[in-house]
Amino acid sequence: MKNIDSTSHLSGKSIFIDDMPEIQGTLFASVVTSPIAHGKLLSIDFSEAETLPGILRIFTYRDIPGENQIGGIIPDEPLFAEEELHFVGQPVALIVGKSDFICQQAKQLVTFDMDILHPVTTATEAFERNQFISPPRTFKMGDAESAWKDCAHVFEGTAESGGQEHLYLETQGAYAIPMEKGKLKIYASTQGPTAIQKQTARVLGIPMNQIEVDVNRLGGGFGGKEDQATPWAVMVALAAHHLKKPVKMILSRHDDMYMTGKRHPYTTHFKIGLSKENKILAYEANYLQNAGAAADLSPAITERTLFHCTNSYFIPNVKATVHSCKTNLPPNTAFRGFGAPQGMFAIECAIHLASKELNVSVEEIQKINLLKEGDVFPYGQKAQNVMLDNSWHLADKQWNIAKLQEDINQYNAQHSLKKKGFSIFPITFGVSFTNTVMNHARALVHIYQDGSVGISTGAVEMGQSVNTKMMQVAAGVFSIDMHKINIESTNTTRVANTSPSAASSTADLNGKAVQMACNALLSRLKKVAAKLVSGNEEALDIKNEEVFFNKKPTGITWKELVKTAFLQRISLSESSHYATPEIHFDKSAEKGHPFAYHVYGLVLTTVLTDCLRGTYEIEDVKIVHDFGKSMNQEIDLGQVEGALMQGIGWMTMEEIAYDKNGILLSNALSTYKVPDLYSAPKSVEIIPLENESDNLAILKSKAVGEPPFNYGIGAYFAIQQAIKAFNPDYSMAFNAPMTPEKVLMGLYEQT
Ligand code: LUZ
Ligand code: MOS
Repeated sequence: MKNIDSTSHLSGKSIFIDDMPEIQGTLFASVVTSPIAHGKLLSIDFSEAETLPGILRIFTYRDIPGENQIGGIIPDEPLFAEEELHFVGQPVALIVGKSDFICQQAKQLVTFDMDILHPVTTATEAFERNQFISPPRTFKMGDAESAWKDCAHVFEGTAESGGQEHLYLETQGAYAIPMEKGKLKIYASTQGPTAIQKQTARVLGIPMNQIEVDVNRLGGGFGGKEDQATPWAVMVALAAHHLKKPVKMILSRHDDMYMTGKRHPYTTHFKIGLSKENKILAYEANYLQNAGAAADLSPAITERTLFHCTNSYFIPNVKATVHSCKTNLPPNTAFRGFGAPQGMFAIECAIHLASKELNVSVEEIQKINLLKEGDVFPYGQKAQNVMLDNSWHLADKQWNIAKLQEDINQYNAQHSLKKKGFSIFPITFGVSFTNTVMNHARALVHIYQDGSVGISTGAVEMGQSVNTKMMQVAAGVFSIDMHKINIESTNTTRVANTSPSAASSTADLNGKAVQMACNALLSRLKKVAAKLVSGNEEALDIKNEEVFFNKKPTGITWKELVKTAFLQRISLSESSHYATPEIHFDKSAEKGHPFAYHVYGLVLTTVLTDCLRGTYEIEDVKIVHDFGKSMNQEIDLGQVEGALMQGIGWMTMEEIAYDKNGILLSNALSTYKVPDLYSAPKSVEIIPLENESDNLAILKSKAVGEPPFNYGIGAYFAIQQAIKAFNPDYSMAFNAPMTPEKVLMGLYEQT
């Protein structure tokens, strides 16, 4: 089944916030932001801006009736700056006027009086100055400190990985409409409708039941709208609350890029120890996370880094510590993978360093250290249904890894100015919110008297096709045609207290809730049918919209059955709640069983480097991926392909650059390069590793949003191998993204 939105997307009929018909009298808004990364705000002069015709009002923190605070995990983020400025792009005021254009004009007329202070832009400097968002955390297993002396080889190094712009096609935006008695309705492009409801209530000082947040769909989120869709929605809500008029704001691409946080850059110092047989005996990592100026989701992201510090390897002695460093950049935030890719990149750098120093192939080290069934992760969970050896065997059987490498060596022997590089990279990704309490969801299912069905959940459709999956679940339980089902908008009045659509868990959590509600309704309908045929409900089935008794058709249709139930005054609505069983985590011990299950896989990447120019092509990507038992192969393959491309972008060409003063240099698509058609791999093959082992995945179809992002990491190491093939002196510094400039430097580096 294809994505139910394909036709409306392709024909331009899908409705995003900016496509909604505007209510008469709608006002527009624009955010005034800090021009400096760090300083004291002495005064602002709005006099010229205020008097521009068409400008109605300028709001600052003084207009906030409740709390000037939107921090979700730590209360360290004011909606509008008061006396201190912490990053370029920090909201200071909201200009409201009759058009978007006039608000943008007014913004130019605002002047600031400020004392400029020293801005800190790197995690390392923040670390040296003891500037932290939250206390450090450490995951430990075995005893790394005493294990070093048992190691035949110990290597130390540093891995740097950069930030990443989310670049959702639809920029941030929201539309707030005042309702009667001070209530508000907010349409927003958010992964977290409840976050907006909660923070608006906090800022306005009113109860959550006065605010209804509605989300139809997003033009992409990728984590960038898990927490950072909130400020814009709260701002328009504040304006609508005061002015009693609808207020709408859609950020321009440029504003969106410089005001919002991105993937966290990491600087990781690592130490790896191996036995004579290349068994990894000990691993230590010290991650410096560049969190930006406020916590946002950083504490949760540090946690996921630790959970993935050993990726797909079993290491008996581990000590991993993460420091969330406070800098004068926009607060960095959730981005597909949520800290895991940074952790997985660092351990792989350690393995590549060991391989280089020992002159042993990377594959040899990888292979004998792969996680096995029953191995314990550093956080105490036992690895179950591990698919790493199988992935490797399947890849080898399918593609003959030795032959691939041989072909590359041969190519390299025959070509002096073009070199190929190859890498293998295994992935292991834990599925569930690491914060156990967030792993629950609700569904509200109505069967209408005509037999049609309406479903509401907490799931936000952001292009990942979760609505299609919800429809499949319901259609499967009821055995009715998909066209009889409508997936409603995500709305806090219909489904309350939702977790954000995030952590690759949306289909699992909400799908299970839909399944429960539909099953409850089905058994109610079967009781009605049992009376109609004067038989036992156990012998009843509904198949293709018809009632079967003892496997024989009864001629009673779905529609008739529903109608009969209604006339018997049976409820045709059900609300259900699903909470992931089995999971738990003890933060004081840093041990537990945080994940419902893991997703495994393996990627083989071949690149071709032009050794005169430093440019490269991703020639070929071959993936074995653990889908569980995919409920929708088309959609899941799309997720793997998209995630791979996004991962390759992060690792190779997407380079976020701030200057020393904390000003974003890569602030437009002319200076921030994302993968296009030409940077896509020439060939991508994906083989499903089908298995039915995970009962906690919806219909045994494993989460697919984030895990395959990590396949992009393979491209980094393949390029490094190509450089090495050209230049034996290449020092192999680990510093992503591997831009063509860095490739060129590496090709001609001398020791
Ligand atoms: N968001 C979140 C996430 O709040 N908690 C998580 O564990 C998570 N993991 C991945 C992506 N988003
Ligand atoms: Mo996320 S990184 O919002 O799943």
